[in-house]
Amino acid sequence: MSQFCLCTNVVLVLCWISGNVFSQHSLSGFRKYECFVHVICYHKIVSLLSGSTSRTQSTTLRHKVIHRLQDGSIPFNRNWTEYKKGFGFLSQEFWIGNDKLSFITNQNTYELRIDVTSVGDLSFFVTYSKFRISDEYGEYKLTSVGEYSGPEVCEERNNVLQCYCNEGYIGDGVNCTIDTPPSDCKDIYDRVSTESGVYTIKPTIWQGDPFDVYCNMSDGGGWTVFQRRVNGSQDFFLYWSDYKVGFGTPDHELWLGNDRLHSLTSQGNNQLRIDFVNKFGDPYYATYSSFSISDESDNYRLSVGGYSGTSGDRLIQSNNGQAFTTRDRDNDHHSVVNCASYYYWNCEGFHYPVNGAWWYDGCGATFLNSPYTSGTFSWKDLPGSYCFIKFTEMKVRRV
Ligand SMILES: [Ca+2]
Repeated sequence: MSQFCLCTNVVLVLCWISGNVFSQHSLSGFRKYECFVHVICYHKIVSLLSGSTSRTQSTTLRHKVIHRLQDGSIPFNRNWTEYKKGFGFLSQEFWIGNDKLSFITNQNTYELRIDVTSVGDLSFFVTYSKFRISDEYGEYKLTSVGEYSGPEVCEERNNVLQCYCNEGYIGDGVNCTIDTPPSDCKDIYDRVSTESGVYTIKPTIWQGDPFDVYCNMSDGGGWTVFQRRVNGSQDFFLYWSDYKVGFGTPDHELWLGNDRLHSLTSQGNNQLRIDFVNKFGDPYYATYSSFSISDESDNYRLSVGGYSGTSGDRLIQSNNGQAFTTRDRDNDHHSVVNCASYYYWNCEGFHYPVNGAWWYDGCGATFLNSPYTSGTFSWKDLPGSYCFIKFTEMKVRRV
């Protein structure tokens, strides 16, 4: 563990004490310890954390990234003014800026968290309980760091002195890696939190980075939301590649992405729940006892069964077993048109564009990705009025 103790100390030195001269030279010097693929520095408001908040949850909800260095794409060998103002791109490598950092850290008591992934893909983080820097007149001096906490603790337990992995880590006390991220919202519900909100997950077969989802913890909890329509602010008339990777934001309008949805539904048996609010503001729902979609090589084909609920079923009747169709990829069975880019009659008899990707057979009667205000955003059997739906939320739960 000594190697990593050394590494984390070096990271801290580089980040803060020598932050203003953080250069390629010091980076290459650091690489010899084989601890550096990316470093992320965080801060969070300690006063918002409850005693029972786990590391995983707090990472998801409480931290703000203030610095990231992962691939050397942004030069860090910069002058005082650039470090004062900040530089880089928030989605890539960046330094948030010393003025902002000074302002933020002098508002309250903050914790600093540093995440490190080694070249061997070993991940860990360390925290310092009271992180504060002064303003420019004080030359952004690191005035406080507080107590150190890392992946391991070496102490005497049951008369044996040895190192143990801290909470949130697994390992033998010498090599401690971050415990496996939750695989879905069911996993979050079972071992992290029973509160609805945005969490980071990594389905077991998912090869990419962990990603954020909204977990709806109502109706028994554990629902991973993959579609939501609220007010039409998100354009859903998008292409195969958009539906493949997903778009929108987890806590507002979104399509989570077909690759992610496939990975989620490949972890076991799943239920599907769809909540609706019709044009009069009345809530309805549909649940399905089985739900999955295949991978891209099979065009994300839908398998769904076992309806119950108040909205009426159209998914089994109209879409079960069908491939996914987008405006630029016609996999439906209508011989003339592409159902995802087509005109249809809404409940008021007007001819409106459907324009929504879905698991169409012959265009059918479910259009939950259609334009929000067109009236073709509809579910054929929905009580009251089947079109001009105000709200939908589609979510999956492993059972
Ligand atoms: Ca067609």
